[in-house]
Amino acid sequence: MNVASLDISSIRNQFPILHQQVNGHPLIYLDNAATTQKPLSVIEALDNYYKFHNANIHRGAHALADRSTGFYEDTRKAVQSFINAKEAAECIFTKGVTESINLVAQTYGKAFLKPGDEVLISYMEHHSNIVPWQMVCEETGAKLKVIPIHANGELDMNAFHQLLSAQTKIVACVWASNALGTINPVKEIIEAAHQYKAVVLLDGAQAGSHLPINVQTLDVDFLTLSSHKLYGPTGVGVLYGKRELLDKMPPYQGGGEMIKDVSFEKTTYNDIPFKFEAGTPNIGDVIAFKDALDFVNDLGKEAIMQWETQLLQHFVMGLKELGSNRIKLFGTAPHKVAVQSFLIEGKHPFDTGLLLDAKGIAVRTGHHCTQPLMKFFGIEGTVRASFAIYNTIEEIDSLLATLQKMINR
Ligand code: 7TS
Repeated sequence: MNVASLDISSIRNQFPILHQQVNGHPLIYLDNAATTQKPLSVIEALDNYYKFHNANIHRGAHALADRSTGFYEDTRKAVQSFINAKEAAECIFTKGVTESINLVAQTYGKAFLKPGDEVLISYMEHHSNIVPWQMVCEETGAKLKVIPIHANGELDMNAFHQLLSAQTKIVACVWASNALGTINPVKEIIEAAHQYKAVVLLDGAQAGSHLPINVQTLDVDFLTLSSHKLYGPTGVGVLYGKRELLDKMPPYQGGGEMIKDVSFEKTTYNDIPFKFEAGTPNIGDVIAFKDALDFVNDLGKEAIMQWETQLLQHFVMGLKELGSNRIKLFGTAPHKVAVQSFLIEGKHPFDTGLLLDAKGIAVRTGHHCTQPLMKFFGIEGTVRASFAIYNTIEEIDSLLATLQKMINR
């Protein structure tokens, strides 16, 4: 599907939450980088699961258990195809990107990092791709190094190449920045890191709903996704890892499901993906996640990206017309997902957020869990508008008109 054939109003009709008044105004939801809204198909899948299918999976000898297990594994196959993994078993379900990154840090990191080794992250990481690495570096004696960025929010790739060395064991980098929108040159990062035999983890939290993903052509070692940023339920994430890495990693948590055999003397672990899925997982939400993937696939990433880019360009042009002395933009890289951070001269971002909320406009304000990035810009936080497939030019015009009034006041 291309952008011309998208019918945004019929897409909006699939999202019941959008059709409400907030503070006396029609809701304008522009906080999609925090979490997207969910289409009816996802809401109904969740509802149907609990009405008709609910049972624990991979263990029951009865019809409901079989059915639930089948649906759960169908989502795994859908994830495999969504990211073009070689095997479904390389796709592990977690709670979200945060848990996926912690899993890699605490298993791969703890098992294979030694004193003197280096973990390379970037200045624009979300805290969830900083703190887990700090923790494992403290535990193992490895060193955390940081790729700097340029003022427009692009990675300093010269610096990246210089930071790489035989000591670099892990490069953990965000694919698309949640605060700036920058799309990083991940293919170049992966190829360069592999020359030094470092493994690469991509934080795909923001890339998931916008960019086509092919883990095999990228040759990425680990990729993380969150369902709730991809039109799916909260509490579900994905960790993709290459089999040869996942096989040699120790388990993350011990418990049911992740074992082959347990005795008090010795436990043998299950094969992937089950080795990393201890306990009863978030079955219903995983099952409904498939409907979110179907929703994105039916529209097509290309059409989604084209529409969101039009929205972003319209917004940025409008902001520029409001005057660069009044509005400062953060994140002006040429390749971006539909996220724009900005500040109104002399106004605290939180106050801007409150005034917009009074008009029914939902944006995020604050540091966006990227405090080191905010420190780089010498600010506490920004106002961030982030767009999804159901947003419209009219909504952006309302936001711009409200900002105009705030500036004139
Ligand atoms: N990485 C990036 C790039 C993110 O944007 C987020 C969440 C995470 C990791 C963590 O994902 P989670 O699903 O485990 O929470 N980002 C945001 C945001 O921008 N506003 O709220 C959450």
